[in-house]
Amino acid sequence: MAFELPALPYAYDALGEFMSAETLEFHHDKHHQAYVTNGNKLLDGSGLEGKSLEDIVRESHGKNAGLFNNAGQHYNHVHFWNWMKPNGGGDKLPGDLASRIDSDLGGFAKFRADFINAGMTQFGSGWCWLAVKNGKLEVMKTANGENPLVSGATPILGCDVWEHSYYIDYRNARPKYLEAWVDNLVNWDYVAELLEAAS
Ligand code: MN3
Repeated sequence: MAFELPALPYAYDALGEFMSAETLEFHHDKHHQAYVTNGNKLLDGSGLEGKSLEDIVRESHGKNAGLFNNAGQHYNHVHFWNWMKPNGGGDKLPGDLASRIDSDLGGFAKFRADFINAGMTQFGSGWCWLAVKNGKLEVMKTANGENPLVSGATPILGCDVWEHSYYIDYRNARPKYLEAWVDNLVNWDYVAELLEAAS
């Protein structure tokens, strides 16, 4: 199926000081649109045209770098917009998600620190993740357009640490961006929904 740019699920200025309208306009309208446009050009004739987005990501990995980079980033950003919401973040998590973070990751405070650390220590462009692998939650990080799908895991939360995601609002302060993101933006209901689907 051809890739399509989804509309943002909130207004451009809905995330306030934590992610500005200017960042969202560039990030969604220019960067994500470019992954869609270039991905569609590379999908055409690849032999993967009829596949789901997830399968295109998995099956192009290691075989068709151009398609993989754009399809991976399309998948990552489709979810990224939904991983945020106005007045999100914090430590009030839906019940099952909270108990799984307690049992698999040593509690919310440890998860928060490990997730932020994964984003801070991703050298260069990439993502930090909360994913389900073999039935257990794991914190991961990946470079560029990669995501946990390529290591047999299902991502349920991911933060974009490419500079285009934070440089307008936070300049070079990636740790401040990650802290603000977890504490004020995460849509935990969407994370819980993906956890349930992955279980
Ligand atoms: Mn991005």
